[in-house]
Amino acid sequence: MNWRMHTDYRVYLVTDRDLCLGRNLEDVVLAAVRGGAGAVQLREKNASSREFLALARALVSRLQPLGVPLIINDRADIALASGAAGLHVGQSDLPPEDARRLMGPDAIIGLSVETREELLDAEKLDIDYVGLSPIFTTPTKTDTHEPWGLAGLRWAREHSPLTLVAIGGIHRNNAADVVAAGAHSLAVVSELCSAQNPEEAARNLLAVFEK
Ligand code: TZP
Ligand code: MG
Repeated sequence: MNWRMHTDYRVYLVTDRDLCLGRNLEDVVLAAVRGGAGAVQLREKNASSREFLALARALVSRLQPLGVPLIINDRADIALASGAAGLHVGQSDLPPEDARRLMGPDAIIGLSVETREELLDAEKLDIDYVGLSPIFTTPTKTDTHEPWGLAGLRWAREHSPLTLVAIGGIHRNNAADVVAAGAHSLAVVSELCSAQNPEEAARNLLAVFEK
């Protein structure tokens, strides 16, 4: 499977099992995928390496047959050991060039960018998308740079040819503005993980692209 060619990033679920309202993470992820989430990033900052790997393996076996890639946050070792489709790195993580070398030519590699300079620098890299982080301030991640805002996102779309994944504070009520400002993808944690009905919540986000 060449994930790099076939991934639908429009609704991109980023996990946090602690925000799943006590529900099983796998169940929440599968519901979101039924609703149209086309990419899933496993991001579990409170998991041990063993737990992280077990979660990754379980999700790979459920998602990859559905044609939905599992992308691992930060940990190339977990991505490789679980057979995940890709790796997402931040500016202080494994450099994208090394991520590519380790993961191979067919893997999805994503990179978080927090500044205009980081966005422009990302153009020369062999990556699949940039995560513009954060678009809005969010209680889910507080150690962030100054938000891009809608104006920053518009600037990014005008100045970069890269696939733009918008993340941070995106919810049903502002999703249309984020897409109108140029995002190719809505990446969300709480909007899906903490939704009463993650399937419907994913469907509502996807609908924003179809208007
Ligand atoms: N990176 C930048 S903001 C963020 C991450 C992982 C958290 C986004 O969470 P939410 O709940 O969608 O605002
Ligand atoms: Mg990181």
